[in-house]
Amino acid sequence: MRMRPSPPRAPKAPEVTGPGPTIGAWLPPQFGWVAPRLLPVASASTSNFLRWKMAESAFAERSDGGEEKVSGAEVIAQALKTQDVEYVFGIVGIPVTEIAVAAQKLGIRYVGMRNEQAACYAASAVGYLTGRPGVCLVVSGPGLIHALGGMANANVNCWPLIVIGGSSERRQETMGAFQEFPQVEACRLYCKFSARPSSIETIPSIIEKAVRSSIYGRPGPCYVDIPADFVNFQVNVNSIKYVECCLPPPVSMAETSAVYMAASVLRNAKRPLLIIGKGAAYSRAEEAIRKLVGQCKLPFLPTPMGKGVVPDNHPNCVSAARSRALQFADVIVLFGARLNWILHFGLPPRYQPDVKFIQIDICAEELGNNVKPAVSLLGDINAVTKQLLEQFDKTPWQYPPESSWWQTLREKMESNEAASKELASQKSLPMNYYTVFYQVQEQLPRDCFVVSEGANTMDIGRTVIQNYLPRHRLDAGTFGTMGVGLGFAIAAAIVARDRNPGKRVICVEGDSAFGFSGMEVETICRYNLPIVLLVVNNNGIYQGFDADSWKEMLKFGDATEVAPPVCLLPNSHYEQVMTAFGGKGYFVQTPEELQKSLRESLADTTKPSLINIMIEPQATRKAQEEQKMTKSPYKEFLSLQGLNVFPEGCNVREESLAFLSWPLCLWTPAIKALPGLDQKKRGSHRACCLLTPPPPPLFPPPFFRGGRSLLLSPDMKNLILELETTQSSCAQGSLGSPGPPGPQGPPGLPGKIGPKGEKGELGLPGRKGRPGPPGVPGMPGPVGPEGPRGQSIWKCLKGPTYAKNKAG
Ligand SMILES: Cc1ncc(C[n+]2csc(CCOP(=O)(O)OP(=O)(O)O)c2C)c(N)n1
Ligand SMILES: [Mg+2]
Repeated sequence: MRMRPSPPRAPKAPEVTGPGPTIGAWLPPQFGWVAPRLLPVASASTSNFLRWKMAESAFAERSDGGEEKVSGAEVIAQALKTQDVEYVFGIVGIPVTEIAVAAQKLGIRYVGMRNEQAACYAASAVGYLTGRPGVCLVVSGPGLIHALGGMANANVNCWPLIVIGGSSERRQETMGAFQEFPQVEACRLYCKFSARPSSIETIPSIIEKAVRSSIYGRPGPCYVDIPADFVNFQVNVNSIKYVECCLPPPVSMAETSAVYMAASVLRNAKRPLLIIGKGAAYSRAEEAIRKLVGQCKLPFLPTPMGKGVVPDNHPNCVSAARSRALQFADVIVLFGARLNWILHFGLPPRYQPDVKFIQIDICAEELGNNVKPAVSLLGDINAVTKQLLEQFDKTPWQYPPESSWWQTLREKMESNEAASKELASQKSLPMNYYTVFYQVQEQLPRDCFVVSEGANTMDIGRTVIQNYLPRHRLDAGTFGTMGVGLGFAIAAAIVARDRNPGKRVICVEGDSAFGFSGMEVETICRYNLPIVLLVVNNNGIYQGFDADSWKEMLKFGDATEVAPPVCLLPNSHYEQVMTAFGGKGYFVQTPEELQKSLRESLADTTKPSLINIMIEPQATRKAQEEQKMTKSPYKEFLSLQGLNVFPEGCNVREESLAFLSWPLCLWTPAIKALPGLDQKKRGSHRACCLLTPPPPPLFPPPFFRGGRSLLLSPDMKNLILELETTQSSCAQGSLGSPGPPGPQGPPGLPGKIGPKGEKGELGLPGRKGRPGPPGVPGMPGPVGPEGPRGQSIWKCLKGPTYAKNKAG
């Protein structure tokens, strides 16, 4: 590392240009660099001047008549500029305002956000998109703590990021200073490097080290702590030695023998599969991987943010047969994709037990995580892919396109795509997810950035909305963080404005996900970023209630007691958040309204818009093959509650008594919101337990405690009582078994045979045999007649039907 006495691209001594004629007399001299057109002339006032006065102090002692001085804030800004940092996101306050001002003055873009978390998400997205870290600038204590979420997310995503945190003055440390917090220590857990410069003079080298560490090896966040007393302190300009911009990361390549071995394992594969992760996107391996896929005719599967490295519409993309591809592949090449939860750890039952992994990764510590690879290729994904290509150039090889592997993948893709299209074509209102996403997909420009977060919204959206370009999808990522969407969208829009003007950013948000950083809509409007925000609104987390059910439920108690934790307020008008700040807002309920509003939003490149899309609150994703293979956390929860969990389709005869404790908590209006319940099977405890398990919610026990005694309607109580006396049960409407000997008593009426339960559904247990005729005193009567046939349970839950059955 070379040091030099003066900045390589040092700013000229600040030109104190003074207020220009259009700016007005209020502007302090240090803002003279700001282009007059950017300043709000109309709002110029004396109070504006006072507000900016604080910033002025940083530049006040420009010269003391001796050597030229520079403030700590200016040194930080110049050090960042020297390291080619282009964007700073943050929230100012004591002691960092001056740093933001100094950065702007050097031409670094400063984006003021509404929460440090979102600012940190935005800065990290800049790192992923540009390969050069963005900076998140935060105040001490709580500001820094908010940013920890962004640092952790960047750390798990392996994205470069620099966080600069102001901290308390050094002389007040341990004295209970304003917002005092052990920041360097706190950040260490989320960072590759966390440090405080020992003096203003060491700031440039610490910033260079932070930037370099963030991009070298596996990328990640780095933290630089700036004590308040550094910010305005003036030092002689010549005492500062700026460190030259760090070089781009050195490119590492895999061992030649390992590359040879990898190529030979791949050549011998019967059912090969390439998995393309966001590591491949980050390393800009798109050209090489596209070539490999095309040349060797290999099936590939992108991870969520690996989408677009090879376009989703490439004929070799097998996303639509993801589970099958993973489950039956015998050789899998991982291009910057980790065997973590997203890829089901590389383990059975989602994979063959003897599947061979060829793992390409920049990080040695990643190799062998969870599964021992057949071949490890340590190095830059792009460089290593080129090494592999060389092997196939030397000895050309193609995987046969007419193989049975291709055939099975294609068949599965076709059937899955048909199932999605079928759901998308449903005309019923409210719309389902698939209808929404197919409409959106039809209109999206091919080169747009797609940002997405939510649970169903993100998961289903990802399968329908296509990516054609690398690094054009940003989502909740490996950490599954909700709240990233708006920050990511802002970052993408700002980067796009500078590098690809006209490129659009579409941000597809679940209604819950949107709430995490919703106030960033103001940021979007303030910088007039023409982002199109889609809020897919199902009134809840995973699922919600419609307005009527919500109202009905509140009759049973206070919302804190009775509302399932997944619920959000029905029919919220999120679009009004956008109109409140001057953007365009749409509330849409039909496919036609969605088409029209999206067309208008995309046509308008001057304004942001938010389309609030109402969907069926109970809508879910289509049944997933893999759900049957993995453990359901829902089932686990039931077990934890001490309740029996029955496998799909089983006959619950023996366990029926234990089973009957369950309806006490299930037959509540609130339970309608349980995910996984088919619309028409709401309220059926069997449906809850026995149908395909829903996605991951874990309902906290208090919800059920509240439910046991409070929420049962009289009708339901009767039904439960009746079930509690049941001794036999039948599945799928089969006949109930004969009842036990009837007790001595008056003659009973023969029971009627009930209607047959609906196909595929479990029926109610067969009713107990009726009491037999009176016997000889002291002796039991003869066996009563056979119990009636079980009914479709959900039908019974409807009041009148139930009453009728009872009467019968
Ligand atoms: C920071 C954070 N908090 C909480 C969660 C738990 N969580 C997972 S998805 C989700 C929201 C899902 O609801 P929504 O965004 O409305 O999407 P939907 O499934 O309803 O379409 C939440 C809160 C999380 N992943 N991250
Ligand atoms: Mg939702």
